[in-house]
Amino acid sequence: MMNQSKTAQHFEPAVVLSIAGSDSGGGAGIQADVKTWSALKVFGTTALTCVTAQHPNGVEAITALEPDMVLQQIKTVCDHFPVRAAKTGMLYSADIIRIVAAEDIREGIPVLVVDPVMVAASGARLLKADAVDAIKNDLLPQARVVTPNLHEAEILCGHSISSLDELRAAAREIGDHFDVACIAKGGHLGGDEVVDVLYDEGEEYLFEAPRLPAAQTHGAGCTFSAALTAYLAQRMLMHEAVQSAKRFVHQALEQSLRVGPHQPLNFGWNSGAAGAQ
Ligand code: PXL
Repeated sequence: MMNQSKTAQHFEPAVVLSIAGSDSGGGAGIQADVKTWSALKVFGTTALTCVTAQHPNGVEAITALEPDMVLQQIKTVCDHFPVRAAKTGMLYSADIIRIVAAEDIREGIPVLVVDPVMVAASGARLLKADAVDAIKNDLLPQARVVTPNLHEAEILCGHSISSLDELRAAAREIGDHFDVACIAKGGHLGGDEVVDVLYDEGEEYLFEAPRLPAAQTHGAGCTFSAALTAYLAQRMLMHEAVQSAKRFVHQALEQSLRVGPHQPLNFGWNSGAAGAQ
C-alpha cells in the first residue's frame, strides 16, 4: 500500500512567534496576533508574558508570568521550530524585556519586530514606567523594525510631536539612534488623512490613507505589527510589508464585527463573507 504521507503535498507555512500578553477580550494582544496569522497563512507560535483580565474599554487586572517562564517558552519554540520572524507586544517589566533581548535568545530569531506597547487604547498602562529604558537600551538595538504610535514615538525620542514633519523627523531620529527601521504611525495626529512614516536605511516612505469614521481601534496596533511580521516572514521587502500590513488592518477595521456591544476588528475579512476568526 502506498504511504500517503510520502506522496501528499503539504503546505509549509512560515513560522512566526509572538512574545506578548493575553487580552481576555480576544481583540488585542496575543489573540489578535494568532488570529491575524491564521488569516495570513503563517504558523503562529507564542510566548506569553502576562495575563490580563480585560474588555475593549478597560483592563481589570494584570498578572505577569515569571521571567524564567517567558524564557522557557521562547527557548522551547526556537529550539523546535524554524522561526522566521518574531514580534514583541506587551512585555510589561524590565526583567521580561531583558530576557527577550538576551543574545542567546536573539540568535534563534532572524527578524525581530518590536511593537513598543506602553498604554492600551482604553488608557491602561501595559508597561511599567521603569521599563521604558529597557525597551530603549536593551531591546531596540536587537530589532529589525519598531512600530510606535505617536505617543510611543514621543517617549522613544524624548520630545513632543505635533505635526507630520515632526513625525517624519522622529522616525529618522529613532531609526538612526537605535539602528532600526522605524514605522511612526500618524493616526493620533488627527485630520481626514492618516499618514504613517517608514524610515529604513536612510530612505523615507510615506503611507497615506483616508481616516475611517469612528473606528474602534482596540487591537489595531497589535494587528498591524502581527501582519507586518507575517509578511516579513514571507520574505517581503520592508516597504512592501508595511503597505500590505496597512491594507490588512484597514480592511479589518472597515469590515469590523458586531460582538455583543463591541466592534472588534474582523481578522478574517480576507476569507469569505462571514470572515470572523
Ligand atoms: O494594543 C496593545 C495591547 C497589547 N497587548 C495586550 C493588550 C493591548 C491593548 O489593550 O491588551 C495584551
